[in-house]
Amino acid sequence: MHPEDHTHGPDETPHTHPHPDVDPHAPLADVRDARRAVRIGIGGPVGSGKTALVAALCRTLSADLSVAVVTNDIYTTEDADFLLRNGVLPAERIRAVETGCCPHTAIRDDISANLDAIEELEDSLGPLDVVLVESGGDNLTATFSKGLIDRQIFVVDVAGGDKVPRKGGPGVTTADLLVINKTDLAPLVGADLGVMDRDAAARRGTLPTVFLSLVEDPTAKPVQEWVRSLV
Ligand SMILES: Nc1nc2c(ncn2[C@@H]2O[C@H](COP(=O)(O)OP(=O)(O)O)[C@@H](O)[C@H]2O)c(=O)[nH]1
Ligand SMILES: [Mg+2]
Repeated sequence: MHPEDHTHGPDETPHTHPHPDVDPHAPLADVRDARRAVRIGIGGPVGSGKTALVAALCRTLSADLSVAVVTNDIYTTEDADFLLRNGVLPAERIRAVETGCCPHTAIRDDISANLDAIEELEDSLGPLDVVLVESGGDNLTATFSKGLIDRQIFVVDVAGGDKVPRKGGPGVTTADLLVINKTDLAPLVGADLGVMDRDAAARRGTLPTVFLSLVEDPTAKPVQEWVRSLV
């Protein structure tokens, strides 16, 4: 039986459903089976660097961990194709979900295609340490169902302007890790990283925020360390 399956009531009828009522910041041990891979959702606007971050994490984590990836695109398998072309993981460790709809839906409302993809990976590869689920990019409001992932990373970039953390939205405000990517572009677009840091802290309280440039640090060191702390 799938770990999300339950039996309820006298007739013990099994059914499957996500758990939106789970405390999003509960200790990991409380929200997942210790034998199962840590599932990490990666969301954020189109072009902020989600796929580039997934590629960096695959390269560095797979040196000593068993890693697999599920990508979500609306009409294509572009992100999965990019990861395959760049050889960041063997092909059997990468699955693409074509959502065919608003990307929110497949990661928050009807998560079955993503759950199926993860289950297929686990069935064919055996026990995994980390599964990365990249959302189709949209705006600042995408969040993952806690029935799909254990922890969520939200990726924004400085090229969108230093106003982005101030604008808030559930991704910026509640993600377990906020990544502010493309710091190499800050001087070119006149983005003030100090302002972004201050506004992110004001929105997020004690939740962590890291600055990153995948051009200058292709190992995504601060994100990699955060992921390793969960495994
Ligand atoms: N200058 C710069 N470009 C980046 C950085 N990270 C990603 N990119 C580029 O930004 C573009 C969009 O990245 P991608 O990972 O496809 O974004 P996604 O839509 O969020 O998955 C690509 O051309 C990347 O090479 C970075 O740190 N600095
Ligand atoms: Mg992408």
